[in-house]
Amino acid sequence: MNNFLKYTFILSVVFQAAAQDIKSAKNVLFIMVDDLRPELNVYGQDLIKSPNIDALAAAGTTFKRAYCNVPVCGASRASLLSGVRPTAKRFLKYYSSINEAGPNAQHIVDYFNDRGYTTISNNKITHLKNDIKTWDEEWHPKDISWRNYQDPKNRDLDANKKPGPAYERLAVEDSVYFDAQTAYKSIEDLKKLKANGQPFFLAVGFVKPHLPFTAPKKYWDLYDESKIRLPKQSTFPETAPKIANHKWGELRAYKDIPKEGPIPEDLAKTLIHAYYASVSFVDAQIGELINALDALELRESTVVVLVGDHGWSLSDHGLWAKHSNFEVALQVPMIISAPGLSENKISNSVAELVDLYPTLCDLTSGKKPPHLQGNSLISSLQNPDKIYKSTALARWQKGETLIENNYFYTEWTLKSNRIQRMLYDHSIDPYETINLATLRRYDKTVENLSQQLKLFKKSFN
Ligand SMILES: [Ca+2]
Repeated sequence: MNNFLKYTFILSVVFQAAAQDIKSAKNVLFIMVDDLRPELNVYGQDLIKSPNIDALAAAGTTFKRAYCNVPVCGASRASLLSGVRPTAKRFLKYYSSINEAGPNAQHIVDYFNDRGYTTISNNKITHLKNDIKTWDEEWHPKDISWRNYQDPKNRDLDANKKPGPAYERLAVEDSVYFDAQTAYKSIEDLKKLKANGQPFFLAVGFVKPHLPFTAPKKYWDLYDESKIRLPKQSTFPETAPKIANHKWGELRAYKDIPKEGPIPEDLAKTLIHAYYASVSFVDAQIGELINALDALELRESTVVVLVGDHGWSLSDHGLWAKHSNFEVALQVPMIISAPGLSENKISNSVAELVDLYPTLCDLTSGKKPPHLQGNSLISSLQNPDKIYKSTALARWQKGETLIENNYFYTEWTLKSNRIQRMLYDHSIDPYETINLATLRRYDKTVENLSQQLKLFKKSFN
């Protein structure tokens, strides 16, 4: 081959590669579900009815040990979308802004914009509206308030800024609530995106099962309340430090909830029933969305991610809501279904929400920005049977939790530099009932974990 032919051959290979890149660029359908703990059939919860999320899991890999990095909406989402971990100085509040990540942390929306993607945010992706200015489109459903009650009595209270009830059970159509409107809007987007042909990052944020638990009656009717059980550990563990406790103000703010003391058992079961109904309601909306993706024949070119933003206590440890360092507040559902990768697999590797951004870089064949602090989960998606990671780090206010294999170790450094500690070994105590940090024979383990926590914190800033 003479030089000219060689040159044109190389050029044509380069052009072909570029053309192929554009053709094979994978879309991303990123589904976030607000306050969804892994209360799902695929996570072994036998009472819950989540057939559509289970079907998604059957088409991908489910991470059984996925954790948020901050158990509160805004901070968790800002960390995930920026790829930056929380510290004592950033991502502390429910209203934390992604800007706290600093100017050098290119967030995931700019990352996809720069690569020619169409980027759309529907409903709750960042906690603060308009926190990310560079979405091609940011859409929110509208009502008198985010609580979106439908009962006229509840709407009156809400309109007058008075507390309404924690749940609502009305025989209404799905379409009256935000999540059904969000699914509908997202399906219309999928149609347009398919016609437009550009790769897309479509982020769909469902707001149930966040409080108030407002789900149409037909989803309540899927459950027999007499079969609902309270968690195995439904009182605060005697050996846990007081600082691990909280007053679950988020739930107490509702008018049907006692302002102090525990929730009576009957009401607790109704609230769990309401949470389940909300999960089944959101599951049905997710089903509509995935069915549309299939009907439009976009599945083979689209990575689908489903995650929650943090866990939730349903009277576990005598607590409700998020805002704690117990596993139920930290664990999230995480399912990733990508063309050509494992189907119907469970990964027992530890995964963190901060890992999602680098994972999406790999899944869409993009270069990873240097600021990312998580690890791509691509190896787990290729070999779900292998453990690639055993450590996670989460923080809630002054409490820092290191998850290391079966150990869940939390320390709080108080003003006087006094340290409070909490340690559970999930291989012997999965419900976190005995604080092993109070036992002398665990002194060495505590010392090692404390050291490891310090080293982990030094690895990023
Ligand atoms: Ca949330």
